[in-house]
Amino acid sequence: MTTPAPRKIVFATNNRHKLREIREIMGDGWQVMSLEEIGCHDDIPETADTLRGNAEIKARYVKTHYGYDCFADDTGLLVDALNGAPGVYSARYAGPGHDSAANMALLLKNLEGQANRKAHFSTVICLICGDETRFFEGRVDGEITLNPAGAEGFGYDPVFRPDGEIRTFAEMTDAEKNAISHRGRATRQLTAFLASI
Ligand code: ITT
Repeated sequence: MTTPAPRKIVFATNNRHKLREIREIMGDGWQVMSLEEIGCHDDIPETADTLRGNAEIKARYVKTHYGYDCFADDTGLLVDALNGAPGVYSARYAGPGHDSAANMALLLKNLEGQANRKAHFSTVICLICGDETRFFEGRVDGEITLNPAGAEGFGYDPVFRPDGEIRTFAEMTDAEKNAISHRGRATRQLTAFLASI
């Protein structure tokens, strides 16, 4: 028996860390193509004020301009004591430029002296497959640490400790993070749906 060729799908992201995580979560049955691999070098504007809205903008942009079935992930870190900030603005919390160190420094500063450090990551994946548009969501609850710890992962991982863990996401391997993360949960629903159609 020969192993079937992996099915192809485009992941509309410019974030190489997300791409690495999603490839690992989806496994060998999928060939997850990056924007680079389909020749898309556009900076897709994320103009919605919800994760769902931005996920759909990114996926629809690729479907419309490049014709591929694809999915996109929009993720935010929502901190209770900051009324859900940085939320949908997580990438540019400290200003434009996607600088994770600056974003984390501002977050820790805004939480100085704050006893309630509860937070959660939320991921919304939008899939556009043929004429169908579907959404998948994943969430992980935890706390913002007092100081960054760990060098794995990306973004806010060094300051996020999931509930029930003594390590931050940045102190875990990709596999350990993916098993419990917002993205892992959303992506496993995506993969199950794709396998069913
Ligand atoms: P694309 O839009 O190209 O996918 P992005 O980095 O701009 O990539 P988002 O709009 O979803 O992604 O931005 C969310 C920000 O939140 C991102 O820049 C990271 O800093 C952070 N982030 C996203 N997922 C994360 C994760 O799993 N762990 C820690 N931080 C994360």
